[in-house]
Amino acid sequence: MALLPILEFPDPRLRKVAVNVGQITDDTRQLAKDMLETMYNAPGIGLAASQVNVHQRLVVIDVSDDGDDPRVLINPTWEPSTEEIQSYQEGCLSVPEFYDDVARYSKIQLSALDENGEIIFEQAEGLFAVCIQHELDHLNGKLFVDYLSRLKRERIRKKLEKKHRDDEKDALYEAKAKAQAATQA
Ligand code: GNR
Ligand code: NI
Repeated sequence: MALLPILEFPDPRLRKVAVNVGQITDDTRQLAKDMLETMYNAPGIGLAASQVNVHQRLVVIDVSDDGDDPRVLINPTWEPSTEEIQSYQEGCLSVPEFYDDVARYSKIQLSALDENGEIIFEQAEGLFAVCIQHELDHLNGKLFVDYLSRLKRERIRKKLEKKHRDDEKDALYEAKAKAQAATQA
């Protein structure tokens, strides 16, 4: 088991379009397990492989209240089952600490494979439908901030770029302090 680092906006790698998974192998299943562990640890209700810098069409989702319903979706696709649109306040592990309303289809038909290659074909609604559409966007290099105004997106970008610079400084300081402590030991 392993926690995987999550890419953050505006990292250009989040813009890559993921390719289909060919054969589902033990490596695929291991990636799914590591992604679920990373998602639960965050914590989040979904994670796309793109977010951990693996540009394959694989997502994990658990929208259950108790976090005991892990779902693995391989090569997923969806189509709307209604014209009805619902707005939901979305967040994203790749856009930490920012939340805003996004309008999406309220009911969709999901097609995918699970980690054993079994076909999944089901109707999704509510939070599950929101999450599937959000995760499938990731596989196509799209983020929820792309639905916001340019002004909001730019504000978020600037704040996250500052956070990344500050994190970098902190990491450098830590490393220097550690090296100095080692020479004095
Ligand atoms: O954890 C997450 N919560 C969430 C809330 C509302 C709409 C979508 C999501 S998905 C997000 C995890 C994530 O970034 N998945 O890509
Ligand atoms: Ni996301």
